[in-house]
Amino acid sequence: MALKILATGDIHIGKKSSSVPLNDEESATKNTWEKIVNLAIKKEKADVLVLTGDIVDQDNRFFEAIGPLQDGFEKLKQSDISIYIVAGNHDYDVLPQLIDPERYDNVHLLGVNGKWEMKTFSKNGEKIQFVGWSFPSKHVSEDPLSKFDIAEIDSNITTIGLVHGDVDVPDSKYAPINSKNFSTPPVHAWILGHIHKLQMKESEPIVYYPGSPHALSAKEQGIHGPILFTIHTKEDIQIKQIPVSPIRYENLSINISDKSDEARVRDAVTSKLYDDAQSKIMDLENVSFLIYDIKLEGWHSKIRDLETWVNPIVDDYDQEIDTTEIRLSVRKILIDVQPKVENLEKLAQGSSPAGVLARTIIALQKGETTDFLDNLFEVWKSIHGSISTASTYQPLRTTERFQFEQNPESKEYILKECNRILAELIGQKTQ
Ligand SMILES: [Mn+2]
Repeated sequence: MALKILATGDIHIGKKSSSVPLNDEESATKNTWEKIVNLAIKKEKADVLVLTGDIVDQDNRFFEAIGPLQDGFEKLKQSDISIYIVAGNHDYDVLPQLIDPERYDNVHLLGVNGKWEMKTFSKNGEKIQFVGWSFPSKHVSEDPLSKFDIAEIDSNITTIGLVHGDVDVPDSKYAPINSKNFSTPPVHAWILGHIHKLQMKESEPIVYYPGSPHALSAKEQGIHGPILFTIHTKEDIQIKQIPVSPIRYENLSINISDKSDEARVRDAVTSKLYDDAQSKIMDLENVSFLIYDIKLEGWHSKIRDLETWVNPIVDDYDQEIDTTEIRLSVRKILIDVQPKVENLEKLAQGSSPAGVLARTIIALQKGETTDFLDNLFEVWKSIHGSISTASTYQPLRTTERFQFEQNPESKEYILKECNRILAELIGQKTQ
């Protein structure tokens, strides 16, 4: 008989996904917690639920979290499912308060106060050793694995390690873990928290970030859901992801070259968007909202008009995909379109304003610089410098100095503006 472990982390109960067009109940993560509890009990019939920290968003969510969390613990208890948890940087203080060991003997918060701890799960003669470490405070700058000190591990029993932290980010304040240290203890699989996207290494030992089961922002694209580990033997562990997130974020680039008027541009954008959504339909299990960031590419002679034509899509567009009840919407539209110029290189040789802009665009695209660009950055620096040193912003100031020259956003902004102005200059000439 195999043992089944359903694992997730970073639920952030108390939060909602951003940019969901309707203020829908589903966008709240506490509902995803309920789904996971039901999944463990009914569909997957798990033996253990593993939670890898940041289950609750923060201490001020205590009253919001206590109901759903304890309801879940109770239901899991009645179904004879054990829970192994470690705390993360968001819930190091609130999680111990929410877990009453006398009330829930099935719930095991491991490694409180930053001390490694082991507990053995057993069912029908089969065993799993869980080792875990919890955040003792908001920030931890040392690798918790460098302090691993559990000696009594039985190497004949499947051993699973639980920890919340940042892998291979040496200067992280959130438990920087050196991935080389995963193989030091006799652990067969590490299940981690902190990173919201699914990441894994399937060689020995297995290392998995299940990611957040509920996509919270546009940075968290793709499929989100807990991971089911089916343990046949310590060498034979089957792994699969179960999609549960009601929100899915995606990116899409659309080329609008040749779409000269508003009607053609609108049609290109909406049809490409709908086609892309439709192509994902088999992959949208449990999704209610599919939310896109769109990037318009190619060339156009009326970049300013283009903005006016497409910008309302963000506020106004909302469409059902076929008859699935999945809502399709747009969070953001980025216009990365070049002016329609016959020969940008040739134009760049002239000394007219259009020539200066053309040279600037070419330089930015190649990652080079020009005198004009250097001047622009100098102005940018002095304006931002005086803003950032203003006493109003004193509390926000960090020790690191702003580096405007290397700021990719400033380059992106200048490139976009050069393209827009050049398109207008050229447009004027031909009128
Ligand atoms: Mn975290």
